[in-house]
Amino acid sequence: MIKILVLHGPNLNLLGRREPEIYGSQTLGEIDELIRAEAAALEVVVRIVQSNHEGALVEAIHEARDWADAIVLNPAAYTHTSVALRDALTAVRLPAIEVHLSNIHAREDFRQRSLTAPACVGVVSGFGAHSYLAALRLAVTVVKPREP
Ligand code: CA2
Repeated sequence: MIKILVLHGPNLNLLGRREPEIYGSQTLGEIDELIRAEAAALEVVVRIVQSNHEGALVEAIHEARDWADAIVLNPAAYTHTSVALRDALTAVRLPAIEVHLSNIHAREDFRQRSLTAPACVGVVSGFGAHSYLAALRLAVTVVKPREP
């Protein structure tokens, strides 16, 4: 079975409580339920980790090297700042897909640059929780390529 690490970055644990106009009204727990349901439908194993700490996210990426086939991650604010996360993604050589709930290209200038995206296969941005679900499906496609 394909195994996928789903990583949520800082402040995503606050989802549903503030800024629903930008990030929607679903809580992270509700999004995780949708991710688990999609994983079950795709018959893949997911391990979901959220951390507000850059080092913990780096370590989760390192550990994925030993068990995961792919990574789906929303680095949240670290998207725009973290050389450490980018280097970790490059180092583990697992296919990674970056996810954003909001369309970062339609927002402030500082959000339009991702330091982590160049270490990923691609980015899904702007579809709310569906960004994660699409990224899961894409991760399966990347790990197990099939005819379109
Ligand atoms: O759109 C996304 O998924 C983001 O990664 C979300 C980050 C933001 O820094 C990125 O630029 C885009 C923010 C994560 C959660 O922030 C919250 C702020 C207030 C209330 C709830 C969540």
